Amino acid sequence: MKRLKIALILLLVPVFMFTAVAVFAGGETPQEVFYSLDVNHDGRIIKEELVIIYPDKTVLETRFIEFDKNGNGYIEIDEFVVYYKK
Ligand SMILES: [Ca+2]
Ligand SMILES: [Ca+2]
Repeated sequence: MKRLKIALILLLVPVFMFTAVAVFAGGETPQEVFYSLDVNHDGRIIKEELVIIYPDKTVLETRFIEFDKNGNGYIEIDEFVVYYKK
């Protein structure tokens, strides 16, 4: 159990740092947008979390496929950043 806690903390620290950097940098960084979309804060975006920016179901489906490069059904931060920079 203790190991699991440490692993969890190690995972969470970069997430907090990312968020802090985004906040201090000001403006809309891809990371900032990603974390504001990640409503349940699990570090990935599911289709339902994208509804906020793509209310149209057809657009949502298309965009989601474009984002989800490895096709695992989640948009990970690196997939999001890559897409956002285009
Ligand atoms: Ca999420
Ligand atoms: Ca993915």
